[in-house]
Amino acid sequence: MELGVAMLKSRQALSLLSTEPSSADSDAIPVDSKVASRIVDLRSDTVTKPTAEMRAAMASAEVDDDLLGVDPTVCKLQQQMAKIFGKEAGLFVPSGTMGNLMGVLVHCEVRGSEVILGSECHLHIYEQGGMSTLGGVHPRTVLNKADGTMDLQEVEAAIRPLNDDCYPTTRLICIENTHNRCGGKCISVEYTDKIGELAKWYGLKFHIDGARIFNAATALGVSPERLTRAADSISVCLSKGLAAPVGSVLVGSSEFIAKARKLRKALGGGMRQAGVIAAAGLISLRDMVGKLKDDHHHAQLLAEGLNAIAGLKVDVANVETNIVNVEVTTDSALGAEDLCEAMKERGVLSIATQGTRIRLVTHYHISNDDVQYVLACFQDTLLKTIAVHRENGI
Ligand code: TLP
Repeated sequence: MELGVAMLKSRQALSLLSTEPSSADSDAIPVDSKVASRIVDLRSDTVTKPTAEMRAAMASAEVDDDLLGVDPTVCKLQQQMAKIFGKEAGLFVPSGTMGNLMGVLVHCEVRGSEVILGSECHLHIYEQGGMSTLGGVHPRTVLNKADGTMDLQEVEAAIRPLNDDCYPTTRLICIENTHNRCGGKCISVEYTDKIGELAKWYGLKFHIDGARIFNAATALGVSPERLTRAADSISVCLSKGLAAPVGSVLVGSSEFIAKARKLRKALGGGMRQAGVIAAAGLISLRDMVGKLKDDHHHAQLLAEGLNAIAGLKVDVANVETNIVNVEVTTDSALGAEDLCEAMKERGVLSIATQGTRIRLVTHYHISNDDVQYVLACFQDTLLKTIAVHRENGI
């Protein structure tokens, strides 16, 4: 099942249960229940709810009309984000999808431009092909390796020769860091710099989908500025592990952001008293960035525990941030989708993707105890299913 459909189905299940994610700290871990008394929501870090501090900041946010460029809270957020990434300016946008779309469309103003991007990247797979639908931009994919990178020689080979009437004109290279479908893998400074050098050499622009760039910077132990120095633009999400309810910030040069601001209006992304939501983003930067390492630790525990369960396989060494991709092997008593459904009955929400895979994402609502509960549930569910199969001679 694909992620969007899975999220919707899980939401329906969730509405039958409690609405608050659990961070209970009980010693005993009850796992044998048809009606879940506890919810551990690992579908995504997008499910995070605003913290009490965010809600307070939102309630008291100083606001004005951001389409006139005078909302003080939005201006503060944009400036802070630009400073963190060492870029000249920032622009608050409603979503990561819009941030990426604007990154592409501003760099590829001319119809018939082409973008080189990874075959597994979010921009290509989950953003409705917005670049071509809305901007007349053609995507040229290069195979993503398991670590989320593209082979540099293949990237270079994908750059179209100039002065040939047959080809679109390559104008942009995009990468994603961390790489979602590659299990939250971090893209290194060295690789990012190399893509930057390549782009510069060929006169191309370089955009980073940095939906989880703070996770990458945390795991790599490098500043966001250094990690993204080679890029012309970065779209940074506040609404993933940073727990803000809404929003992303696109950063780049002043000239780039001026064009993006104009385009944002055309896309319907101009928001008036947006300081109400930008206020939560400021708390994300103040309070939540430092907590991401805990999410990574929990993902590591989850990965190790799941990998020890017969029928499940996790490439533990490759779990670097907050995403855990679990392969459900042929030894498992249940396939990925059925296992996900069975776990839902116990209040453990996850998403089955790509046939044999389950994706689990940790975030600040997930405690150590939740991880233990989830492991116990997986173990118990699979063992009980085997017993039932045996009873029925399956
Ligand atoms: N990713 C979501 C789903 O859309 C798959 C998730 O649950 O992981 N870039 C990356 C790398 C993303 O993972 C996402 C969201 C986006 C962009 C889009 O962000 P939004 O949802 O704010 O448009």
